Amino acid sequence: MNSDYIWMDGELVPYSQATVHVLTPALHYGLGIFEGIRCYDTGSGPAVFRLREHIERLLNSAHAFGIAEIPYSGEQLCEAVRQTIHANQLTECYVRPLIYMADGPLGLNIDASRPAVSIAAWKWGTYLGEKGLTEGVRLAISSITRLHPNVSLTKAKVSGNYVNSVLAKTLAVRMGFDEAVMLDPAGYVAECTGENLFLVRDGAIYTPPRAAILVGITRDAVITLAQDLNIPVIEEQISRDQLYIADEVFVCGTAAEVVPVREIDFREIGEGRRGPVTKQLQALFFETVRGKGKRSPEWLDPIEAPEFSIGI
Ligand code: PPE
Repeated sequence: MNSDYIWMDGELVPYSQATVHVLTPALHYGLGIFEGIRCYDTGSGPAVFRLREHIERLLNSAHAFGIAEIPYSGEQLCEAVRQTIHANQLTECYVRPLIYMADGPLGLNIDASRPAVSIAAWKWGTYLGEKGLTEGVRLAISSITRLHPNVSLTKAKVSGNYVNSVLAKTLAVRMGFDEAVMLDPAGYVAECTGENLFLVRDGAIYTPPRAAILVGITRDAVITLAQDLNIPVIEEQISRDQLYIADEVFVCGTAAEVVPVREIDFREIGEGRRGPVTKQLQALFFETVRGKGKRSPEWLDPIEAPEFSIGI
């Protein structure tokens, strides 16, 4: 996660000085909202994947969370992301904007504290392991239920929501799996702890409806790419056994990208390896994010190539 600079409230601060006080309200109550964005090397310079959609979701998360006023516009935040990548001379990286409640008294009313904004960027390799991308990962269905829509906000990337994900992820990894599938409060498949989930059955792809999930930007990209390939996409409730008997299952997210699933709860999925539909969508996804797809111009936001200086 190392980098040279972190953008904090309008200034690029050296990494070691990008700190907050221990009494920051966000730290005590999870009062933050964040985004995860990737920037890819396209061969003709770095480009940020769906930057505007990510910043729009960040502002929507803030609005849903009830933060009265964000001191920056969407365009200013987009520019700040570009600046942060540029200042760190990064070509491929992960970008983490965070709006967190700072500088106020401790207490449970967000109106009492000030929203501060930070943006960090660093090189982040494969999230679910290099081998997972080709061979597939192993999932366990979690005993931890995904947040009920009246318990927290399912559409907003609220920092505190991630305790729910952390409980499920840690349990799954301690049990020897790569990731957890979380069921919604009604018992249907919702999503993974940091990815959305799809299954393939008889040539069509299925994914859970939006109500109880974080509506992923990668999920939207995968749906669009599948439709471009004339693969039918159906959003409907999915039960755990529909996963077990699917031809293929895959997960997707900004950090994870598109990852095949080879096993769930000790049951092989399909042939127990990356299936053909997953392989095709994964290839199209990577082509697109690296500037070689039909959708690339629409989804990529080029940033000025960093000037590499040698020997500082
Ligand atoms: N569901 C959850 C719960 C989730 O956290 C993510 C992203 C997604 C779905 C996919 O959304 P999108 O990135 O827009 O396609 N998870 C982020 C955080 C990962 C982390 O460990 O931190 C991410 O991938 O950036």
